[in-house]
Amino acid sequence: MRVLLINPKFRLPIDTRTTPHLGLAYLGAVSEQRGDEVRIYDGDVEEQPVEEIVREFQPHIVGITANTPQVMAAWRTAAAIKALADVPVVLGGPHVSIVSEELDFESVGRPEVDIVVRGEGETIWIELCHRLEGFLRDQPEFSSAALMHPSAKVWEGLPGITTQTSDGELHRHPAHPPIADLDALPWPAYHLFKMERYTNLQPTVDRVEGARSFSIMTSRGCPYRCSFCSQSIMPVRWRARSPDNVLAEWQHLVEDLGAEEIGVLDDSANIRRQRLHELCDLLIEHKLNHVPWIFVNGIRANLADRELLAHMKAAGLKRTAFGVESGDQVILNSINKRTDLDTIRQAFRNTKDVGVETIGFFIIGLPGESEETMERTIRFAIELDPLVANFSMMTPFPGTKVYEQVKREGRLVMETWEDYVFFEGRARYEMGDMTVELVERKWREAYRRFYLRPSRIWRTLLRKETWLQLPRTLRMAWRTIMPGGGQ
Ligand code: B12
Ligand code: SF4
Repeated sequence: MRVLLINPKFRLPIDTRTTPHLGLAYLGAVSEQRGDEVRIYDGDVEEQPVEEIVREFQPHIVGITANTPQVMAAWRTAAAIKALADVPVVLGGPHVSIVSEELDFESVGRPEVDIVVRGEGETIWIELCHRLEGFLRDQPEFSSAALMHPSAKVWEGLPGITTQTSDGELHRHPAHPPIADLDALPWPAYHLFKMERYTNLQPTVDRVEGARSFSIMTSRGCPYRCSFCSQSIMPVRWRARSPDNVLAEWQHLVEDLGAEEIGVLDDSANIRRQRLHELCDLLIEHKLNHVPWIFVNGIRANLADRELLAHMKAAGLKRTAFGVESGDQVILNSINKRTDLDTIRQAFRNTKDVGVETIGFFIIGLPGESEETMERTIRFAIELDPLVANFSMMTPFPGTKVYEQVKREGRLVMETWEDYVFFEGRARYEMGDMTVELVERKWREAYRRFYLRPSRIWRTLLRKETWLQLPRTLRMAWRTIMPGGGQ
């Protein structure tokens, strides 16, 4: 079958770097394993309109991915495709996987979407394609209406999907169990992407454009339940790949694809420390430690001991992020972060001592915050002094505990799903004394006070990267530090 997978174009108002979509890279890989001819259309880097690709490629099935701010772009893309061809359109990704808000029904209830896949996609996608292929075999003429007719019973008993049958009924099938053995998955199909068009996610090498940067995921899910985080409500539990299996892919990235840096995308890679120690031994033993790697999303501070950090440094770790979130212990407890300020301090100390660079993620405007607690966060960021400090304004993503709380006790100031982005310079809700004005002011102040300290300015000026990426650095500074620059 001809399979078209799409990452719909959704431009954030800030410069984000681009990287191939790992979810689609996995779906492409399992489809190819099935024998399908696969094309990936990544709106982030594609110049040709998607309609042209559909006309030219004539797919038998289209799969579109969407996170929350992307979902409306996904619907627009689906509608444009349906206007051209009667082809089944399947929507997957984080947004439609959050069942608590019936977001699967919202999408599948639209005429341009036939099926929603919830949660991890690989197994469901394969079964779905298999059934579609079976259906197509008996049909000289394809029609979505016939495929989705209740009497066709094509989707009966397939877990993990939500459908709308052509009689207008919505059907949410039971959840699909998480993939038990991640080692059984093929490697992401990077050859389906126009690799030369991507930048790198977290530059460690001098070139941003055209650097051969690849992502890897060594574990999926997260066992923690932070109240603001979408990952805490996804229908996946934490599972890890074996060190040998990760090594094999790592070797492939470096030796076959020429990776110059590797971004580890795990949500919480250090849940089982022994696994990382074993992986580090393997990376050193196989002489892969000359290629720098980064924990892009953060590791748990409470599980980052000095011995592990030193071992990872020896294995090539260049930089790691930590989700610090707040400098106020009461707020940290209220978001269920399950760590304390001293543990975070120690983790930063250990990381710097072993020579690994740090990134700190901080949130301004968590529920229950006051000017005083936000102030503590800013001071804590300055005290920890990571190489990169990222301040985001709290954006309550659907289904999270914070979202429920804001709906109950506050006021969301977002109008459409496209507003669910952070780093945009706009506060997203008000609650009690915490006004939009206060949160935006403290957010801007956080950037100004963190980055405009004399010692910090020197450090920034001395970094080669500042000069290599001067236009981007200036744009980012303007948008975050100048009043009104984010709008
Ligand atoms: C890397 C990453 C990014 C990269 C994206 C790079 C890229 N091209 O992929 C960057 C830094 C740009 C980014 C930006 C944002 N991100 Co982000 N990101 C991630 C992260 C950490 C990893 C994504 C990943 O590779 N996952 C691994 C793959 C295998 O999983 P997957 O993509 O979900 O795909 C699987 C399933 O979802 C499903 N599936 C997905 N699509 C489809 C499609 C079909 C047809 C089917 C059948 C199945 C299917 O099957 C896949 C395989 O199992 C996730 C957290 C996470 N653990 O997933 C957050 C995450 C996806 N991001 C999130 C958010 C909020 C954002 C931003 C909105 C943040 C912001 N700045 O405001 C922006 C949006 C940018 C945009 N234009 O869309 C949230 C999404 C929450 C939500 N409700 O949608 C997540 C879950 C983080 C979190 N804990 O809250 N992000
Ligand atoms: S913030 Fe980090 S630790 Fe907390 S649930 Fe999300 S991924 Fe897990």
